[in-house]
Amino acid sequence: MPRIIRNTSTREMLTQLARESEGLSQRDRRDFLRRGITALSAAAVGAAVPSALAEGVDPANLPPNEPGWSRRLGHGVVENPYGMPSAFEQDVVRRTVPWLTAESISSISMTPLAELKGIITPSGLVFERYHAGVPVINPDEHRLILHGLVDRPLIFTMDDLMRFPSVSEIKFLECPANGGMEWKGAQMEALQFTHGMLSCCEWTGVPLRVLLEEAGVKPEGKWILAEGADGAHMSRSIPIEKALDDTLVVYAQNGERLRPEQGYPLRLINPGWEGNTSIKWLRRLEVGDQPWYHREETSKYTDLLANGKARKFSFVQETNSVITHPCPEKPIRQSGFIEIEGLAWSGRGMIKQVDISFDGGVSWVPAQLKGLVLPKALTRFSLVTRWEGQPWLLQARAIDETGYVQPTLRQLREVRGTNSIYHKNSIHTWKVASNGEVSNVQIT
Ligand SMILES: Nc1nc2c(c(=O)[nH]1)N[C@H]1C(S)=C(S)[C@@H](COP(=O)(O)O)O[C@H]1N2
Ligand SMILES: [Mo]
Repeated sequence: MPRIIRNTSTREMLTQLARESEGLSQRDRRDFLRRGITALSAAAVGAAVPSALAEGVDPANLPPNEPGWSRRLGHGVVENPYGMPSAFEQDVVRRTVPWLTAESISSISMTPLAELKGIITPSGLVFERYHAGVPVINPDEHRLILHGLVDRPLIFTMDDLMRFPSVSEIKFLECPANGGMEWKGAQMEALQFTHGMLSCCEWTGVPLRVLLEEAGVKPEGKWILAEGADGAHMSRSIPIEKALDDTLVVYAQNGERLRPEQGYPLRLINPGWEGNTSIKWLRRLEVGDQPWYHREETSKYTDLLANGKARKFSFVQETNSVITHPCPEKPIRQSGFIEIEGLAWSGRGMIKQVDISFDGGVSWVPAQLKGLVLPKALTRFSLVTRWEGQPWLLQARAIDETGYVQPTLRQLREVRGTNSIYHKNSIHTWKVASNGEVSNVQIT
């Protein structure tokens, strides 16, 4: 295992890497390149490996033989009325950090980003965050109340809401605590734990603007309190400008009704904003003349600065990016061609450019954006190159359409200190050792 180096300067780290790679004899390196790395990624995060994989491969199933499954009949239709992933994919699951919270009902699980392709997060893998567990809600008994500073207070059934013309939009959702365990130093040895409080789904519902027009917002109506029907009554204040701009009241996710974990039967989506403003199990919207910050709002989110003051209303999830291949769960197993891939996102709009550095930010090369490039959605980037066992300090740096450049860790710490839990969007570093293993390091 490569040594984990924390808070070292770029030059020191590059020197150290060079020394480590000289330490590997030519023969070791040749052996490694021929063999590849046998450790399975799941081992890195302590998961069980399906026995068929762990026990190796049966040569009877390999060419020129006809594999066993081609000589038998498989199961027929509707054996699984609702389809599930292959049993061989059982390690691709959400995971938690056990020491993070005392209770699972007020905890967070994380998306296995290293395993995902494209930009859509499958519904069963979307990270979950609850303050009082998942309520079981009969949609026939669910109501959305819209009241306060409006001309006509309204109560909607689910059928009422689904009669409105619908919109479907692909948007990322990120908890502002994403990366929060890394403010003071690198400690999580998995992409799932450094960046996994992040997802991107196609959401279907009604723009909140349409419902507000139905109710008629009074001129003094400036803020909206959104409240959930869970035991936490989770609530957040949202400025009317956002509500009239792109806030969605959604009942579907990736083509089907919301999952219970994501707020079934109804939730808010505030594109590009702190995940906590996207209230799940949405039951009440109250229009008022000021934020409920000191009144009903149950969750108060602030970012503690070095001088003891705190930022509040830091709603926007700033431009961020991370390399998802290679990463600690996906070490490099073979020399030669390699596709460096990752995800970039910005709460302000579209990703315009992503650059890659192999030397800890000394020099940069542009990556390709691939597939759909959409505002406030995950954007996949790629760079095809070669790896012949040379050590790398791999970084990605995203720039969005407003010109915002993702900051270095040093720049972010200079402005925000290290006391905060939230909004850590700095450039992330993976150290790739000569044996292809990848570890989480910080450069200051
Ligand atoms: N009603 C309610 N809404 C909620 C929460 C909650 O606990 N209760 N958690 C919030 C937080 S902190 C986040 S980050 C997002 C997470 O959404 P997800 O669980 O669908 O990923 O939901 C938000 N909405
Ligand atoms: Mo969150």
